[in-house]
Amino acid sequence: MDNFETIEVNTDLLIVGGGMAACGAAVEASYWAKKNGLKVTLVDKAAMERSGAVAMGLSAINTYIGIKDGANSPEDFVKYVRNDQMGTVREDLVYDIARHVDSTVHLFEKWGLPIWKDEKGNYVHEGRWQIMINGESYKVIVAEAAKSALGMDNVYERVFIVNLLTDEKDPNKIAGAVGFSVRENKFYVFKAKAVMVAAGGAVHIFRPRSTGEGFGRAWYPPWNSGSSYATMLQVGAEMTQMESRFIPTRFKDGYGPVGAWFLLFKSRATNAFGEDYLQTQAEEIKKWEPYASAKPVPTPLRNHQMITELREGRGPVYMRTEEAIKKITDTTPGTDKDKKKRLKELDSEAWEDFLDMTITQAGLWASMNISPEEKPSEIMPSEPYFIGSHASCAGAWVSGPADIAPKEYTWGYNRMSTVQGLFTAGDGVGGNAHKFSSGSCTEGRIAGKEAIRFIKDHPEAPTIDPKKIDTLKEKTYKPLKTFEQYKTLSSDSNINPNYIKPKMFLFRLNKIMDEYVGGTSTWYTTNKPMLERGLELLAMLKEDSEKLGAENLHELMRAWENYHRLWTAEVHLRHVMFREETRYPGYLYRSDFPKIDEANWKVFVNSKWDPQTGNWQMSKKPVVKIIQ
Ligand code: SFD
Ligand code: AMP
Repeated sequence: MDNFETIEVNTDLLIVGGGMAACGAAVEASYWAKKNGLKVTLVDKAAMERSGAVAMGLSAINTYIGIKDGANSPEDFVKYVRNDQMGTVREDLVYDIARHVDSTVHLFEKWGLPIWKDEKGNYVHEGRWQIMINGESYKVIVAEAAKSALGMDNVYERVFIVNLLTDEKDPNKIAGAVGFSVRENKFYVFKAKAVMVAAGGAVHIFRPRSTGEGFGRAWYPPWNSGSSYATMLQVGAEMTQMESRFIPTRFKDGYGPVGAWFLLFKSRATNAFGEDYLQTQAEEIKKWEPYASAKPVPTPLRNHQMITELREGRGPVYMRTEEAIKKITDTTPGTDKDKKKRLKELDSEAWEDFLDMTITQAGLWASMNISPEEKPSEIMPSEPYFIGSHASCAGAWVSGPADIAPKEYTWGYNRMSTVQGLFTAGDGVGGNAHKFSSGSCTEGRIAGKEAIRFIKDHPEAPTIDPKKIDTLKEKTYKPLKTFEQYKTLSSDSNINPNYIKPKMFLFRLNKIMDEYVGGTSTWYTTNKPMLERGLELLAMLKEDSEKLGAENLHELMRAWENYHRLWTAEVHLRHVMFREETRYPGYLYRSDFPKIDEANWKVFVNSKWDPQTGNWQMSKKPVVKIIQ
């Protein structure tokens, strides 16, 4: 332990994470902090310019309401999201994003993000809520704004947060966080009056479709490993909708997005016989009324149509890129020259869609000799992910905006969890889908401002037991010690009777989740006995987590990432077990409860782990309809 220097940082607000939500929080909180003489500090496990889900950039901003242009209202957006998520969203939170998100998009543009414009100067829409951007440098632009608001002395990059800290005098009040540098021998203790956790969602909980040479290729960023969920759970924060995993339909193997093809290019997707599966499976989704009649059809139900088609043996399913491009070119007014020019534009738009946000897919097209104007491309439902910002709802149970949230959803500060002074945003907030990049940044701004208000009302300094810090430091570096102690007992450092390497641990976790908790190998299907067996196996993996071994600081990060994944896996399993219905077909099937049950399960499922007793508590919370 002497090799690892302890560095103590005292601050008022600590922001954990440097992604879209954290950057929004940094900009907004710094503004209000300056007015009140307070300090804001941000800690990211990576370098902010390229950290989080937007690392590679994006080609569209998926949440823009267009209130000023009269295009849509916040109420319209709530109705859309409510239907898409099969009735179960926190309407107060969704409404709050909708009324503020446009201003965040305007800030992005002010900071330098190029947004596509038509000849009249209006934003070019991909779909009703989505606008097109030249977004390769999206994250660089947003991170720059966050860094200049914070000041570089208040930014800690490449520091992985392992645990949150609670107050010695009040175990339900936040007091800071501890973490370690992934590059230097430095252990960090951040003491804070409020903490905002925005460490993204969770990838690689389930065995991915990518194996062998493709392993590590995933849709969502592989470096988001469930830290938001695990760290908040471990200090007793209540979670909601952790059964809500997201199964994105993506271009096969490269995970390229489909939105631009379905919405902007109006492409069809057809089965092996050239039939549109939305038509062949039109009857099938009627079992999930009233949601099946919604327009657009909810994302889980669209997935269900494709999954049913594949299960019934009519795969592969193809995105008909060549057909869509031909149709647009043929209907372009003007001469042959005009049509040719349009074809060229479409070709570059199609490639840019991938190059702006999923470069691997462009690489795959090139290596497979695919020209989208000539050949269709396979699409596929991928493995499950955990996020609170796309078409899914996993995250913490937070207090809502006082002016619109019903009493069941309010306890003081907007976006504060059930732990005093612990805020979250973006993928960390549950029950609030379809925020995407712009909504996550907006939610960060809301949470950041409210956290400063909390600090003003609760100015007392946190008290932390120094013995607790020593224990956490010991625990943080234990995998390095375990490896050193036993490394000579085997000739292959990956295999040893006394420790488990992070990669092996990950494989075991992935296998358990895939086989028992509804991964791709069972077409997302599970039942009570399977879940019970899965829980037994997870308990054994938890025992073995004590024996994680790490060869260097990089592997130490991998060890802690996987520990956070394990907690995310367990809370997910418990939620799936508790919800005795199939509410989100296309995401998850309970074979023992294959139908939707509006009478008993149109509710939120919440969970809480008690740090004092180690017991889990599951509960139902009401879904309150606010927008008629
Ligand atoms: O096509 C720790 N997203 C899209 N949003 C859009 O608006 N348009 C799109 O086109 C989108 N698409 C898309 C998207 C994401 C990805 C990966 C692809 C395509 C391929 C979604 C958004 O990106 C997403 O909603 C937001 O980024 C969510 O924001 P946030 O802040 O909740 O998460 P983050 O940005 O991933 O940041 C997480 C941060 O936490 C850090 N971190 N730091 C310290 N300690 C730890 N233990 C930590 N663990 C994690 C990370 O480094 C990062 O800084 S499309 O598919 O729809
Ligand atoms: P994706 O590329 O799948 O992440 O989608 C980008 C955006 O388009 C998200 O807002 C999706 O909800 C939306 N979207 C994608 N496909 C469809 C579709 N077939 N119908 C309606 N909305 C879609």
